[in-house]
Amino acid sequence: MRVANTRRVRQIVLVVLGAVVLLGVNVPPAFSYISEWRREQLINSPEYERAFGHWDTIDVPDDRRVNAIHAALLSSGKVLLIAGSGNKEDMFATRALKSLLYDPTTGQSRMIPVPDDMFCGGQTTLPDGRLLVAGGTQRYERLDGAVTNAAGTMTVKNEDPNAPMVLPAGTVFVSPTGVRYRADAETQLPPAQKSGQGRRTQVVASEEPVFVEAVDPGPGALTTAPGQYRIEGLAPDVARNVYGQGQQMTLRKQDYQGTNKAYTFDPVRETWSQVSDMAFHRWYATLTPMSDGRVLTVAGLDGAGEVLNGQTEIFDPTTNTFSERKDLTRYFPTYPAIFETAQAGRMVYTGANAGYGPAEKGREPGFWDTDTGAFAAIPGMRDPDLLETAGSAWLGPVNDQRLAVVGGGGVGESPRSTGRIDYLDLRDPAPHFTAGPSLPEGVRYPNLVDLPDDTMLISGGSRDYRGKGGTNNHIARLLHPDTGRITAAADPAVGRDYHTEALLLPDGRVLTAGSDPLFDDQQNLVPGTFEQRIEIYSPPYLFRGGGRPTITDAPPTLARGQTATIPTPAPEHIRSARLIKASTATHVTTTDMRSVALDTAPTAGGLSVTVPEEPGLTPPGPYLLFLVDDRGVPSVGSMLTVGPDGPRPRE
Ligand SMILES: [Cu+2]
Repeated sequence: MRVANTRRVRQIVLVVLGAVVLLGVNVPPAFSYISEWRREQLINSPEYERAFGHWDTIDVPDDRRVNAIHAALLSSGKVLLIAGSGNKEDMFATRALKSLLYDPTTGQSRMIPVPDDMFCGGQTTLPDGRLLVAGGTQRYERLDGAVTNAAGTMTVKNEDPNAPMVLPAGTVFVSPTGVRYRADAETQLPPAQKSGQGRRTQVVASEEPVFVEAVDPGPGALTTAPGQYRIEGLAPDVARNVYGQGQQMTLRKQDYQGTNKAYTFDPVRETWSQVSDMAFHRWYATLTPMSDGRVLTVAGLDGAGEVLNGQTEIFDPTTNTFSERKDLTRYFPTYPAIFETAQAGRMVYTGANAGYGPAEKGREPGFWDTDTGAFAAIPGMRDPDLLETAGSAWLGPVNDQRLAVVGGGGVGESPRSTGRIDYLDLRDPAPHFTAGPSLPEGVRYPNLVDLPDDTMLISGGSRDYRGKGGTNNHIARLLHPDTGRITAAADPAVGRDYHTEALLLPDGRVLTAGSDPLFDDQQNLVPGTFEQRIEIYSPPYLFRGGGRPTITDAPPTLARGQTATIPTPAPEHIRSARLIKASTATHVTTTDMRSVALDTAPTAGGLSVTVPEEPGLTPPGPYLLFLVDDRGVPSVGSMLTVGPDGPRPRE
């Protein structure tokens, strides 16, 4: 084998050198051709794949390529890649709003239009397997210098305690000096709140913010004077109660604005349905699944492009409604990484986040108690000022209650980044971050994926903001939670920076998609192209030979505390059983990814597995059941539903 290869290399060298002489080309390109050929041989060799795994670039037809901003593994085993407008303002303007449904088993795919611009919404999977997407883009940003019409946020008030008010998008507000400003979104005002009786009656007006923009361009609409604005077209008796209060109208940069719309995707019918509006408009919200099946909804930019100041709401999948939790007012930057801990109701914020918010506010990691609203900081994080665009995820089985925080960068368009990996052990009586093995290079936007053998794949990312200066890291590694060390994995061919994601597939491979570089060249001159290629990683465990463990049959549901027998041919060779939640990923926020260790014991004809009792370990929903053998090779995952309430033994 080796001799034959050497002979072939010699032949190639002679052919290439012949061409060099004949055509007079430079010698270095010829050698780079040879070294590339050698590299291809190496990375496709069985020895290499067994040690480092293998990446495959997937050929998606031209008409089915999307700007994958969001990714979700559905209970059907298919992957939904959501673009919405895909960070392309022309797509937003023409309502070319897309998602791609990709079947990793067959390679088939089909485009599904999305009913609203879900670009940069929040997402998670619900207990019944539906995907929830909340918020998205109401309006694109306007950068400094691109703003032609003065604009600002208006507070709209309703003083009528007997009537709600709906002002449609396009409503015109007129300033005290007669300048007209148009609202870009609908405003819904509940009735004013009335308390007391007779002379002691007090009315507190309801109010909502709305972004308004001068109808006419130019400096004539600039103002710094607060004032009351009348609404065009209202009857005089209505206009007495409903009006706007403006602060300043400027030509400053205008941030993206969020919608209050929310939708679910049915993985069986493969259709979108609208659910109730959120209480707030949100762009870059985090949705965290909770052990009771509801969804904690926090953070984002509001309908005026302002960072929300701690407004929290909860989605109930049984009624398909959001309700505000006025008692929960903790402020977070956008896309905060918040996970529910084993102690139901106690959240942990790793400090990782993506996008917006001042550097000095809400960046400290901590525990957040959603019963009391109390927040307790967690000390010890290295590079605490480099947590924007950091990745964080459960490390090993969630039963161990350990988290890893990987990489990250400075706030905003900062060139700074870190290779820090810090660990957090929640079972410690006084939890604090401890130093893990730092990566030799800085990494923003790392994709983290928990694998069935308990290792974590860390892939992609870039050293600078959105891959500036050609700084995409074409590197992947495996983090081993038992030793706390990292080992090399094969290099991905495709660079992934901003707007990128990775998901574990049912067959044990990992799908990566997206990447939204600011520029395509090292000099930062050529505007960036969205990366539309999908690349799939096959970890080393798929190259060990000798076959994979098999799940002959699996129950459609498993409840907390339930023991079930999983028929499998060689139960004595099964080392572990894991339930890995069908995850979603976007903007380094993978709050629903978790691997749950099951207690196991061989039985006649199979393996008995027991789901842990602690509700905080298993938010209900679709999970993949994997059996892993004594060589670390996983079965193909069996999709099943973990329900909130198990069949308890009757007393
Ligand atoms: Cu985004």
